[in-house]
Amino acid sequence: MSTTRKLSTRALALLATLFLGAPAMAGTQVIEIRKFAFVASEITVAPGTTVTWVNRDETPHTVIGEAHAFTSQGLDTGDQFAFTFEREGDYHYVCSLHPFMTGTVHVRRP
Ligand SMILES: [Cu+2]
Repeated sequence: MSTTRKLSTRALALLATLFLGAPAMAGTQVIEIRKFAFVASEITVAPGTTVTWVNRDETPHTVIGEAHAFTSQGLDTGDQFAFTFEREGDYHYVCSLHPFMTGTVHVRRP
């Protein structure tokens, strides 16, 4: 009986995660820069998550947070920039070389 109860608790937890769309546990996330866009341009992560941007274009790009919450160097092809988001909030950023390139990282507790 107790085995059955354990399994159903696990199943409920899994369903809750699937249907509530809870953010992933703190860990790592990768955002690729492709064809003058951040992919994905909008993500939701848990506090403590390290986000890494990787430039897959032949053109240099940057990653500059609003109010300079984080700022990369110029990223050449294959270069990476990582930032760890400790606090909840909505972090908007742009490429300073191509201001039409925008993205947002939402930081939320799971
Ligand atoms: Cu750019």
